[in-house]
Amino acid sequence: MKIVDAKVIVCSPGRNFVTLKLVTEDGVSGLGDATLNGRELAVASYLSNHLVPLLIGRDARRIEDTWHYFYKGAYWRRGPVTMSAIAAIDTALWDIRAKSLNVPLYQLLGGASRDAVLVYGHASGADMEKTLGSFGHFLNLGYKAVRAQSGIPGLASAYGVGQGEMAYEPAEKHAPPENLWSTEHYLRFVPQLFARLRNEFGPEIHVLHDAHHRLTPIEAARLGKDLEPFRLFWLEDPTPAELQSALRLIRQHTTTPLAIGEVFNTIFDCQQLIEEHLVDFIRTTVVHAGGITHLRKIAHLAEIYQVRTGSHGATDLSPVSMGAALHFDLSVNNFGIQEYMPHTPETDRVFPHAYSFQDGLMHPGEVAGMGVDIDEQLASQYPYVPAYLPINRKLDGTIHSW
Ligand code: KDG
Ligand code: MG
Repeated sequence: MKIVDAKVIVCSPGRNFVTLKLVTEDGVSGLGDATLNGRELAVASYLSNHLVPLLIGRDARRIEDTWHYFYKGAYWRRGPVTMSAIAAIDTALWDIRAKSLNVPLYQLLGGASRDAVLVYGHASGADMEKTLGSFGHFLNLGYKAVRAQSGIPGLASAYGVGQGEMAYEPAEKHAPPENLWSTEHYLRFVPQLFARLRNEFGPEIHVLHDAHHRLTPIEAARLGKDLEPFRLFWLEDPTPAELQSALRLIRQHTTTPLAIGEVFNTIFDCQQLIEEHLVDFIRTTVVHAGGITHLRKIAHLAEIYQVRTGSHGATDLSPVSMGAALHFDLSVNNFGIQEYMPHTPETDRVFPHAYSFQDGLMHPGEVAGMGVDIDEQLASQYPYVPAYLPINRKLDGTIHSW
């Protein structure tokens, strides 16, 4: 089953996506997402110039071998560009294999471990009242878990606050937007927000929050402690991911569950946090952590330490990633939760898919393969537009983590 064609498709139906399409000599095709928000063309070039020429003629059934061929064969290992490119190949090969065997992908991953996948939505608003309103909207839509982000009094803009009712898209066309940040304002406000949420919506709904790498270890410890009465499902990315020892300090002070990993690329990024019990959820995702093959290894390592998965699922991961993630989520025993932000209607039209949402749960569907396609003709009508993620500055102008 030789690979005879490999195409890198860059399109921008509302935001930029990079998609790899592989075709075998039998005419079976498979898709992989290779989108790296704000650095899309680096992965597209890595694929087109370096990996695609080596793919032609390879046996599409040798998924594990191909993963190691590109990982070890590069000599320069790891990093988001390399790992997103390998992920796209790996995902496309799994898609092809499942299609050729005429089964939905999750059946090749050990079958379903659950009936459907718990997802969390994103409530946000420019202030407390609007965030409460948005939270209520998600409950009306049937969500059983909702992340809450809010504009902060005294700050003109804040991380995670969407422009529309359901949509949050941080990348801006042509130049990076600049946001203002004050940890003092933030730490004062967030516990008040969660007190109100619990007050108005009760103890049962799962609530989550993303601190987006913005705190020092002791600030994060204090936030975790302040949030304990509100029983969060998780507090995400409390400190910058590079400083893993920070998690030891946070852990000593709080029982608020911690989730980290959306910017991780390999099992080696996760190892210390998992083995030292420093996180409760590992948030690596199909596209940025080496595809389904590698994500399963991370999940299996995590399983030993009772760490659960919680794949990143923002809209800068294409529907191809979403489909792949849902097959993975359905199959692994230690699944925790899946992030879900619906894509824009134009993105959904470019990537027709079998996955669906009902009553706060998602299912990847029962069609053979991953269940996500690309309409190449339509994709070509949305050419790439340069876009950048924001820059964050403290009130005195100092650059801070975004
Ligand atoms: O590209 C960056 C976004 O995916 C990220 O900011 C979203 O933190 C995020 C999340 O939890 O979805
Ligand atoms: Mg996040």
